[in-house]
Amino acid sequence: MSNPNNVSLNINHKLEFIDGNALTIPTLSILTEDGEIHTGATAPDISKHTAIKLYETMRFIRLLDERMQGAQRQGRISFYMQCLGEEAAVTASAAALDQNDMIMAQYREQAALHYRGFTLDQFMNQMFSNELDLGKGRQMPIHYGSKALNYMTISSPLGTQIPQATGYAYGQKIKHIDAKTGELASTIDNITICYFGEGAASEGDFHAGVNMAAVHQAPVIFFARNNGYAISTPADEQFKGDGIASRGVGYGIKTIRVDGTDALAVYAATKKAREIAVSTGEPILIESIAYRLGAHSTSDDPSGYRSKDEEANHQVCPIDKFRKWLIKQDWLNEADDVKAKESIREEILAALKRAEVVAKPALEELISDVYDTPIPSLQRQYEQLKAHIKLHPDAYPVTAGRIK
Ligand SMILES: Cc1ncc(C[n+]2csc(CCOP(=O)(O)OP(=O)(O)O)c2C)c(N)n1
Repeated sequence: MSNPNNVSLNINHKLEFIDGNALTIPTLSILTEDGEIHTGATAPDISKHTAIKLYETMRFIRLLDERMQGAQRQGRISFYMQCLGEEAAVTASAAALDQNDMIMAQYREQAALHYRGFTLDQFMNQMFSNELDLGKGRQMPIHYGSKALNYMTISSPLGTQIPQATGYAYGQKIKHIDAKTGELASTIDNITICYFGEGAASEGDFHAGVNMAAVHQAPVIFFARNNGYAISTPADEQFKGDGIASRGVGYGIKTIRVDGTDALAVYAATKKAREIAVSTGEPILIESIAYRLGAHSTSDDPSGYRSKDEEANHQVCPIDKFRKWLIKQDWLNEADDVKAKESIREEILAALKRAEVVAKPALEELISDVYDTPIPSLQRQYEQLKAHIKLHPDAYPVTAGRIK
């Protein structure tokens, strides 16, 4: 019998099937809910500066989410997605990276962008689609992007970022390959992290992207946020087997599962994953387990598909857990924390009011940026659109008066 590539022939003379659930991958947990280090666990080496920045980012995002959820309810913005319950997973993983590593996010990772330096006004300008928005108002709210911060613009179709991340990471690696030997000649400067939910992992793009990274050894960290739901579909109606992590092993890549409500566990795992990726070029899969405490989006009502009891059973606050640890370290003072929250709330409200009165982008922006000079067919469509708006000004109150 021949030995196909990469198969270990461990001959057996008994008829036996391997159980689909034979692999049970452990979950790394370092912090207790009281902010203590679990017996037998070791806290990662994290500086006070990083730990405080991580905490401040989570605190800011929680307050921003609360306010923008409210703004959508007031009809001031059309759509919002909060990351309630997943703040530590996203922020601590971003904190473990280099500022120049590429981030390919799904849409619930606003905390990673803020950790990088995306400002409150930048968030607001995007959500209000005004002329200061980096994307010129062409995307729906929360589809952020920032070239300066190495944050690829979000796209709505699920999973598309996964093969893109593999390709991008492979590009980051090939500069370091010796042309003669084909071997890695030096450590890689920067890598890619790719965030997605367990629902996106049900897309074909997940399998294409992860397999391609495994075979070509692309330095990408696949960060699967398993929050239990793809909108209303619970994880157990999406897949069998041991979560997303077992698939990493199936594709032959190093894999770890972490408690996504534990900032220290996520930080430790991502830091180590990055070290491996820069030195070897290998991809890594991290599965973070953190229940989605809020609704999928402002267009969703979870009471239609999950019980109050179920939600009550998952009430772990990742921010509280980390705050308790910081207070025990003597790195954070409770009274200052309360005061800071109040002033951040005020700043958020002021920024919201600033952004909502900024003018919308000019209509011409619709056809700029793709070509140096818009091609004739685009120009034609633009003229037709202008004529249409002039004919029906009442239907386009924001734009009609501004067309020349
Ligand atoms: C290709 C594609 N199919 C379906 C959708 C509709 N859709 C948007 S979000 C979502 C659920 C995604 O769940 P998950 O990846 O687990 O992320 P989560 O929202 O839970 O963070 C679905 C089905 C889409 N955007 N793209």
